[in-house]
Amino acid sequence: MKPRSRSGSGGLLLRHLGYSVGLVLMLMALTALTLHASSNRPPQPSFTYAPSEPTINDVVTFDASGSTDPDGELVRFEWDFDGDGVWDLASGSPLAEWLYDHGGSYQVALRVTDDDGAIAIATGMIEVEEAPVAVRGELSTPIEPNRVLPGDSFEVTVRIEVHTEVSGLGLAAELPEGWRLLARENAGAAFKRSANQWLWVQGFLPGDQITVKIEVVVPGDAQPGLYEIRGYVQSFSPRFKIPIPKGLLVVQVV
Ligand SMILES: [Ca+2]
Ligand SMILES: [Ca+2]
Repeated sequence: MKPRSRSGSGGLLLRHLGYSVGLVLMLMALTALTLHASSNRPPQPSFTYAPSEPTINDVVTFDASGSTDPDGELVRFEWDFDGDGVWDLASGSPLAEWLYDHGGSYQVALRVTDDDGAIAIATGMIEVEEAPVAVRGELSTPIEPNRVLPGDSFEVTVRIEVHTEVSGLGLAAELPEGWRLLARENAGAAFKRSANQWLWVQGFLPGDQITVKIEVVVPGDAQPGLYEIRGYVQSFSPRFKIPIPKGLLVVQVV
């Protein structure tokens, strides 16, 4: 009986000891947790973007994957692309895309949040260039707005506003199949009928305005529906190809 009782009291002692050890370990864990929360190290944001010299309406890709958190991970990326103080995009991904529709110099801010809720901000500048030319177009149809009958013809005016010194400027028009084009005003360009292309041998300076007028003939058997005239302006120097904005030259055959 004695040894059993002794072993019994020894067991009780060990159990007490066990509770104490457990309590101490729990307290240590709590302390560690508290220390961890208060000693969370803040994230370190950084970003790059491409292309490095974007022009208006280029898709600019921003990449914040170089951002780090020394003791955790990043859970949120927020962007102010134009420096107006308003966050334009929030994401769990470090990649973002933005498109600038005005030229200029913008401050970009990136705010990252780590898995403990700490935030940090990095900023950088981006220069967005004006497009070398702006292309506009308008229609003048027998039935307004922008409606024609099969066999009708209508007038298209394309205006090119030059923003930078260019040489080797060209314009091309792309018509729906079977539609014909008659050049009316070529603004000094050589017109290549087989390709519906205009080419200027002279150079242009910022501020120059070029107006090209064409007549488009709708085939007599055209089916009712919406048709679009597309095209682009291009240049050898500087080298670019800028489309006539989509949706600008749409006609409805009724
Ligand atoms: Ca952290
Ligand atoms: Ca903004």
